[in-house]
Amino acid sequence: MAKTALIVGVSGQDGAYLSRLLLEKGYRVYGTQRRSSRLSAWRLAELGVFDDITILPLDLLETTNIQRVLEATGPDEVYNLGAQSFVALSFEQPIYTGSVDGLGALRLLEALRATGGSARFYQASSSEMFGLAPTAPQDEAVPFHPRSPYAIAKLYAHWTTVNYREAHGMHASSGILFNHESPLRGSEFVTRKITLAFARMRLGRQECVEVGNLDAGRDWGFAGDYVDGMWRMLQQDEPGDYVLATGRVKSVRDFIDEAARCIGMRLEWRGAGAAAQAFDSDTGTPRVRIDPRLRRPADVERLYGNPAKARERLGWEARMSFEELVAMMVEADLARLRDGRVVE
Ligand code: GDR
Repeated sequence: MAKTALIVGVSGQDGAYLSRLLLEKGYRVYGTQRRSSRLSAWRLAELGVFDDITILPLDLLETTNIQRVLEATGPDEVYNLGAQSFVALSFEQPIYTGSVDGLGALRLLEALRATGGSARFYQASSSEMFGLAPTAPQDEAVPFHPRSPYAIAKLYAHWTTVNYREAHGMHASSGILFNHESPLRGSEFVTRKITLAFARMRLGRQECVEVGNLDAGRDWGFAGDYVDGMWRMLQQDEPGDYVLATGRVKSVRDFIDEAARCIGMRLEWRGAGAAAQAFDSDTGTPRVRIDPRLRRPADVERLYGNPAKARERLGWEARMSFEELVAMMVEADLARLRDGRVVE
């Protein structure tokens, strides 16, 4: 019989890719999103899965609502992708972020336990939990040092997942995912902000883009590869914690250079620190500036992961290269702009 999956937070980037993967595998897919937010279906529509999944309202702040959704859907697998996922915003809304991202996972796990606890559970943990990590690359044994209310909330959810596995014997796994991007990324995140800006520049609709910390280094992979890792975790006999990453690190500046290259623009960098600027080397037009307001009260300077455990036990690896990823995102934004589709 077909398995049933419940994806909490289905309207985000990962929810869309995971829906497509599970549908391809023959799952019946239920997805949830907050009732208060407008149904944001463009990602599901772009992947052509909107009509094939059932969307239900669910708020991670509301325990009784969670219980009713679990009873109504009877899932074999639950993927908790529901979160306030923008790190910068968590400094402005720390309590809300803690309640949704941290306690939300506890509410879900507790509701699952009440149903008998037989469904398998995936928690979307984050490389942000490593924060000011003492060693690099980071694997499952590296101690955590979160640097934002977001990361602290995710750490609470991570340990809650571990605890429900150890204390209640639940099949609860935590995927410690490094940054994973795609054309479906929201434009508040730096990668999509950059690809959208350079696509607009290519069409003469934008002159310059402002960013915060140019030197931040991240391990950027393709989200489509990462949802396969989530699914693999839940197919194991034993639950566990797994780092998913590419193992390579690039800076925000590297990402900008690559996006510029994709539209045939060469950048010339001048100045350093807050005064750094990039100019179009053909025309001299300023293309990138620093806006200090985009810097975070505490940032994570550099993270990259060691996915050896996932490779050995799950047979998983990040397949898409950095250059392919940036090109895919720039091309998708160019196509949307040319067709007049606004997707942010
Ligand atoms: P991150 O992603 O915080 O790593 O979390 P984001 O793309 O927001 O930032 C990455 C790095 O770029 C620096 N940066 C900027 N960031 C944004 N958003 N806008 C800018 O203009 C800018 N300039 C520089 C940031 O300071 C940071 O260092 C993402 C989210 O998806 C999380 O939910 C997830 O858990 C982690 O990835 C893994």
